[in-house]
Amino acid sequence: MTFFTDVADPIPFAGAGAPEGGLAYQVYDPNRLVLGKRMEEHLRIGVCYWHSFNWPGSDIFGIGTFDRPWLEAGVDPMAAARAKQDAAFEFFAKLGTPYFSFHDVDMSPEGETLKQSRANLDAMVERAAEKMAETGVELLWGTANLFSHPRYAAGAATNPDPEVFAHAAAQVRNMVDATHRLGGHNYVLWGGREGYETLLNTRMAQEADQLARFLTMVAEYKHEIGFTGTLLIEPKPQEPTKHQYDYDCSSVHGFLDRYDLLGEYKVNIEVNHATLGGHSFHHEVAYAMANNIFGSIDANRGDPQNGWDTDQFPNSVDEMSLALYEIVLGGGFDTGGFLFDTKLRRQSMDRTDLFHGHVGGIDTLARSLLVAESMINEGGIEAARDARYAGWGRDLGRDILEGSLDLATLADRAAKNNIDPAPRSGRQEHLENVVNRHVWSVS
Ligand code: XUL
Ligand code: CO
Repeated sequence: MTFFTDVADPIPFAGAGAPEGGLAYQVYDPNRLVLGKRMEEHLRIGVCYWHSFNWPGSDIFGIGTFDRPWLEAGVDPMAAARAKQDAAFEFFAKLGTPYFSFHDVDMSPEGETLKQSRANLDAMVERAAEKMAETGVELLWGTANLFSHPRYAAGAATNPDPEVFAHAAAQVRNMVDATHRLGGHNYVLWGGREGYETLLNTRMAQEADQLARFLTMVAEYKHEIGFTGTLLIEPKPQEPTKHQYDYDCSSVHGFLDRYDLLGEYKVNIEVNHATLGGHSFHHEVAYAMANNIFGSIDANRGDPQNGWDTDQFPNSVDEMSLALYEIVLGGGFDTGGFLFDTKLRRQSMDRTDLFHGHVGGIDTLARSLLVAESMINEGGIEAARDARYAGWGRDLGRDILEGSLDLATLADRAAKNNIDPAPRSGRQEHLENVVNRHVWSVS
């Protein structure tokens, strides 16, 4: 069955000549070479199953508004899962992007027992394998939903009840197997309810030990079955919980270090989660790059006027260019990519709205990549950074970093040479103008 009947197959690249209001890429040209690599290989775009096909357009004040026949009441759950999968793969192929991602329950219904859930998942995964072979679409990452069912209300790995921990372990084992079976490039753990609502009923140290034990078991299992994808933790500061332990890249980094898990996990950074944490997206990417934990991106953004996860399509070239600059400069993605963990607005009820959201977001990323290329080729930002830290490459700076000076010797040397360093400009406005020059001039 075809679902997106109004859309040509696949969406073409039309450049600046793209028809007004029509569906065509204006900037995303998969084969265009950027710094010696194809645009498609730089961006590694993926579509998520969850928000695009499994969410009806509901919010806390109202029911679903979207035209998603497989979500209607009374449809046999496995028949619904098959219809949803057909529509999803039709969409991936028509959009022309290389990857997708899913949670276990997005693709297959939960059964009465864990055994039945596993059988449902296996059946849908085998069907997905056929569709992947037909379309050439690959799995960017798989993940387990450990936050929607009431049993997870008090967390999964951090739940006060070890039986909930064990149930979560069963779900994750099934989904790591499914991801491995489908040749997935990464496996994501988003700790949706691994946090607290009130400290009055919470033992933080106990919960941290539980979470670390869970993450260790997942890493051991990955090696046991020979899964070679990257394990990713997706930081988020809060929502649905008041406080989430994987608050931001730096908290995750510290946690991994504390429990000897560095090297086993990297981060999946979501734009909206970065801003909810009081950081810029640029900051989170730069932190992960600087500390060797950069893995993948969820490209959805928030709305500056409200403080929750609106999961909107990216449309700011300014914001994305800075992140892409750091990503490309740092060597680009390894197994990660740009996943659209995006939601349409509740009023976007036409089937084609899903295409408009993705096409616009992908063009935004493509244009940001061109801005990053232009900034890297010109080299102005790196030259300014080099000049700012140049002293650390000379005698005094080297001696300090090598560790050969103690505090008193350094102090004596400073006094003997009567040093009187002059403050220097950080040149922020100049650098902002440099960035804008690239944003405004690339084509
Ligand atoms: C929730 C979120 C999830 C994760 C996967 O805010 O971003 O979609 O990406 O569980
Ligand atoms: Co996400």
